[in-house]
Amino acid sequence: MATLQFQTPSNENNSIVVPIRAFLLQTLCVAERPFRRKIVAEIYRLSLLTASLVLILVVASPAQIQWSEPVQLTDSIGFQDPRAAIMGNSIHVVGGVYPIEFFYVRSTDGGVTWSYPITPAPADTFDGCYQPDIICSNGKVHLAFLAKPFGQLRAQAYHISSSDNGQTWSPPHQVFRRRDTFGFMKYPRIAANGDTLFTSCRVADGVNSYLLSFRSFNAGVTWRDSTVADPASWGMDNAQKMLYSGGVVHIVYRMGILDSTGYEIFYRRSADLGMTWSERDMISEFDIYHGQGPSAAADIAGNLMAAWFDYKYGSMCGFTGDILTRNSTDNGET
Ligand SMILES: [Ca+2]
Repeated sequence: MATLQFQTPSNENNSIVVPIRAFLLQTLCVAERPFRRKIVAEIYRLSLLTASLVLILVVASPAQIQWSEPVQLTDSIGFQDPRAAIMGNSIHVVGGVYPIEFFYVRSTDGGVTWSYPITPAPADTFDGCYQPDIICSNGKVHLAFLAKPFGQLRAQAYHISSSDNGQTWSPPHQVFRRRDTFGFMKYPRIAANGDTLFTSCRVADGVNSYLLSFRSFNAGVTWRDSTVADPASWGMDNAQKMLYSGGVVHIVYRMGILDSTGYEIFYRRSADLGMTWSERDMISEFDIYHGQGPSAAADIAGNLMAAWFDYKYGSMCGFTGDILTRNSTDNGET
């Protein structure tokens, strides 16, 4: 790593600084007063510019990344797809053991100590619950997940919430009830703006495959307005990522291309709170190399970043790949 070398003012022996200073002094002495003021102003402007550049270099230099030691949160077989959400100093983590149950753990001291894992979905209601997603919004913790009620043939999408930072949980609210003829339902994902919640879920009936979206205006108690975010979301073995930022709901997801052997990463956005969705936008490169495992994050300044795993630049053996990213600075418009 390169280190910045700072020039100290007392370094009289520097072979460049001394002649420059002598030249400037000589110029100032012989110059007329208005011209002298201009020279002084120019020197002041250049010194400010130099100081700014040095500051930028210092800020942009690679910093030493400090991570805490790993903490074992659960001890189970097949803990899949862990997801985390932060609210103040509390960290909430979920992950599922398909198709039996998912676990929830939390820390209220920024990750120093952690709770024992629990399954907040009521065990006397469901035969199994899995594929959870979590988000914190407006002082509440929200969970979306799939669960199969006792006596029913298929799993459905549910939501529960906690208003006391994960200590107690609401009864389950049904987000979507699919018909029994539907063959697949996967990965309910959740996003929020205050008490307005959005979920997306992959649903297939054996012939067609949809990426559906739903919304709730009362913190998840009732759900409505099922809309089709994408009418052909083949490639349902990958979770999509749903998020809200700056008045826009975003979904980043993987989909198989019917006339290709590859899976690519796509993006859609809704600027009317999930009622209508933009055209499908492919953000990975269309080729024979698969993109998979997409995720995304955004901030209030309009920065949106998508990340996924891709074999595009992998080795010749085809077993290794890379994590690729793309970002937008106008909240996903371009
Ligand atoms: Ca590709």
